[in-house]
Amino acid sequence: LCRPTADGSRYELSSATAMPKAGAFLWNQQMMIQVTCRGYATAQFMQPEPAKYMHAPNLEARTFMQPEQNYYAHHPGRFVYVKDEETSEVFSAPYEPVRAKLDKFVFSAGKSDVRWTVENLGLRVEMTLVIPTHDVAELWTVNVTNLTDHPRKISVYPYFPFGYMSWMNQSGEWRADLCGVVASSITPYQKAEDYFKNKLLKDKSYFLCETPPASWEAMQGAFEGEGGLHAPSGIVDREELGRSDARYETPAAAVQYRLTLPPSESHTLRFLLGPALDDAEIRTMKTRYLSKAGFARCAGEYAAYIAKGTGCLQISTPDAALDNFVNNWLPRQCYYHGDVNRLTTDPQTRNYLQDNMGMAYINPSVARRAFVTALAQQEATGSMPDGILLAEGAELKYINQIPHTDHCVWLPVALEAYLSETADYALLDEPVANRDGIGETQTVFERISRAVDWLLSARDERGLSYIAQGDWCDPMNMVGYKGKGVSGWLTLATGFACKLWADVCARQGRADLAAKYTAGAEAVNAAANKHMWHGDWFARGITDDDVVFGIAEDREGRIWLNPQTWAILSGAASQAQINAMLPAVDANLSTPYGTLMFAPPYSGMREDVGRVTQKYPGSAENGSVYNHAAVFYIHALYGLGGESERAYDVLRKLVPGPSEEDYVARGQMPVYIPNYYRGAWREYPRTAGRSSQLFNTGTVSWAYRCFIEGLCGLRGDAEGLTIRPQLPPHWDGMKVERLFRGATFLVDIQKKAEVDEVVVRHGDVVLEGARFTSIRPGETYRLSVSVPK
Ligand code: CEZ
Repeated sequence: LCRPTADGSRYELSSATAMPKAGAFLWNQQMMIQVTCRGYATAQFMQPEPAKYMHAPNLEARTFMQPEQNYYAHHPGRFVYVKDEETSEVFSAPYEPVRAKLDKFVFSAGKSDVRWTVENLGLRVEMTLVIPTHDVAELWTVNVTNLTDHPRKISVYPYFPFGYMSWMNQSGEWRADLCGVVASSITPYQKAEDYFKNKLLKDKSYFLCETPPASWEAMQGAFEGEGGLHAPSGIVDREELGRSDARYETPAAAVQYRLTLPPSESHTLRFLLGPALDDAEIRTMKTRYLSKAGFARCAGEYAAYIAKGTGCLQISTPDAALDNFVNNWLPRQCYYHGDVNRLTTDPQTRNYLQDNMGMAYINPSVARRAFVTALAQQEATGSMPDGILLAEGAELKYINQIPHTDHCVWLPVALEAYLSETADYALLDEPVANRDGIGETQTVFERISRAVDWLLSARDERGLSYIAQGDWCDPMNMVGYKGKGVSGWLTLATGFACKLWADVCARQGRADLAAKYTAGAEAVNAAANKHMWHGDWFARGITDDDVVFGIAEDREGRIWLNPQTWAILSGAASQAQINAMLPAVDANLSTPYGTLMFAPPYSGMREDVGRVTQKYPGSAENGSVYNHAAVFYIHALYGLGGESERAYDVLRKLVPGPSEEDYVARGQMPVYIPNYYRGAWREYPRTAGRSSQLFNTGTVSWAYRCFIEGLCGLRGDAEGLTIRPQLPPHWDGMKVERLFRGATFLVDIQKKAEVDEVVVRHGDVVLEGARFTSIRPGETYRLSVSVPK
C-alpha cells in the first residue's frame, strides 16, 4: 500500500481509496501547496499576507490552515481528463473527479516534486508537479502513453478550476497571445483605504500551455454542464470544448489536446499555473519557465534548495521505516518550519521560537537571527508579545489577539537546544534594539533575564502562574479570563525556564543570577507541589473560581499530559512522584497511536475551562494524540535516563506505519508528522488514530531533538559532544552519522553484556565521561560505543 522507493528518497502510495486524504506538500518562501493523492490541492502564496490563486466555490474565510480538511467534488484541484475518442470512455487522473476504477495508481511523494502514475483504458497518464525556488507558480508535466499495440485516438483535457475568485468582479478568457486561460478578479474590500493597499495584489490567475491546444473552455459552468464533474458536458456531449469566456461567472481553465498515439508512443505536455499582477508578469513567467529546458532548470534548482534542509543525522537501526523517516522527511519538515514560519507574517511567539529551535540542527544562523528578531519585540514589562511580526506592516491577527501567558517560557527552552548544538554563547552578548526604535538596547542575555523575571512576577499569591486566556493550550481560554485562574502546566514550565536560565547564568559567570533563578525555580516548584499535586499526578490548573481541574475526581479531562511532563523537566516531581505519574499516564493516556494530551475528552462546554472543551471529542486539543504534547513527554522521558523503553514507544508512534493497518487508521503517509492523531480511543474507536493531515506543528523540532539527543544520545555542550545512547530494549545496536560543529561523527553503537555504563572508544582511546572534546571542523571521527544490555 505505502512504501519507500529503493533509494529511500520517495514514498509511494498504490491506492487512491485506502487513504483518501493522504497527500504531500511543497513550499518555497513565497508559497506552499498541499496536494492529496486524489488530486485536490490547497495552495497559498504571500503578498505579504497569505492569499489564494485557486479558490473554493464558496468565498472562504481567511484563517490559519485547518486540520482534517474536507474535500468535495468542486474543491480546488488539478485534474486531467482523458477521453477515448473511439469508445467515448472517460477517466480522470489522478483519480478525482471521475473516480473511475483504475488499472494502476501510484502517488509518489518526493522531497522536491510530486508525481502520479495512473493507468486505465490501455493508457498511462503521468503527472508531475514542481515549483520554483523563488517565484509563485506550479509547473505541471502531463505525459500520456499508449500501452496497447494499436494506435489510439484520444483527447486529453487538463482541468484546473480557478474557483470563486470574488463577489465584486471575476472573469476568465482564452488568451491566444499568451496561449492560456487568464482569470481576472478584484479582491473584495469595503474600506476606501484598502483600495490603495490592494492595488498591488495579484488578482489574476493564469494557466498557460506550452503547446497550443485544439480547444479550450474558460467558464466553469459551461465545462461542467449538466453532466457534473464526473461526466462534464464539455467533454461527454461534445467533440471539442466550447470556447466560452467567463463574464462574472466562475472561471476555470480547461484545454483539450486531440492526440493520435501510435502503440507505445508517449506525448508530453507542459503547463504553468500561478497568480500575477498583470499581463507583463504572466509573460515574464512564461518566458522564464514554460519550456522543457525551463522545467528542467527549475526542478534542479528546487531540488538543490530542498537539499539545504538535509539536517545533521543519518541513522541505521533495526527499523528501516523509522530510518527512512528520520533520514529523509523529518529534517525536511523541520526545514520547512524554520524556512517559512508556517507562511504567516505573525507566527505565534511559541511557534516561532520552537520552529527555530529545529533550525539549530539545519541552519543555525537562521535560528540565531530568530532569537534577535523575537527579542526586539519584547514588551517593556519583559513579557513577550503573542506573535512575532515578520513583515513590514504586519499585524497580530486571529489567535494573536488573545492574551496567552506562556510566551517567555520558550526563550530559555529553545535557547538550550541552540546552545547545545552550536556553543554559540556569543549570541548572549548580542545587543538588541527594540523593533519600534523606542527604549533601551539590551543584550540577548539581559532580555532573556527580563523575560524570566516576568514569568516569575506573573504569579498569584500562592506562587502559581496566571493563565489569562490561554497558555501553550491556545483554546484553554476561560480558566482565567476573569484574571484569577492559574495554569498548573505554566507554573511548572516557569520552574523549568528558571532552571534552564540559572544554568546559563552560572555558565556566564553570573553566580548571583544563577542563585536567584535557582531559588525562583525552587519556589515555583514548591508552589506547584503544594497546590497542584493531587493523588498520583499534577493537576492542569485552578479556575477563576478556585476549582482545581485535571484531577482524579474529574469525569472528563481527568489527567493531562503536559503537567506531568513539565514536572519532570522542572524538577518539581520527586522520584516517588514520577513513579506514580508514569503508570497513571500509561493507564489513562497511552493508545496504539501515541499518548493522549488528556483524557477523557470533554463531551461538551465546560465554561470554566473554555473552548478547548467545545472541540469535537478526540480532535485537536480536546484529547487527541496531540503530537506536540506527546513529544514534550518523550523529551522528558529521555531526560530521565532510565526510560528508554517508554520514550521509544511514544516516539515511534509519532510516525505512521509501517503496518498496513496502521497506515489505513492514520490515513497518512510517513512523509511528515501531523499536529494530531484523533484520540477518544475508548469513546470513538472507529476514528481513533486518524491524522489531522496538518503538517504545521511544533512537534517536529522536538522530535528531531529527541532522535538526536535522546535516542542517539549525541548531545553537545560548551566544549564537546556527549555520547549516551538510549536504545529501546529490543534493539542490539544502531549506526549513526552525526554532523556536529563542522565535523562528522560515525558512531557504531552496540549493546554489550560486559559493560555496565556507556563506553566510548575513539581508536584505542576510551573517552572520559563518554565525552568527545577538541572537535575540529572538517574531520571525521569514528566512535565505537558499547552500551549495557
Ligand atoms: O494551534 C496550535 C498553536 O499554533 O495549538 C497548540 C499551540 O501550542 C500552538 O502554538 C496547542 O494549543 O486556536 C485554536 O483552537 C487552534 O486549534 C490552535 O490552537 C492550533 C491550530 O491547530 C494550529 O494550526
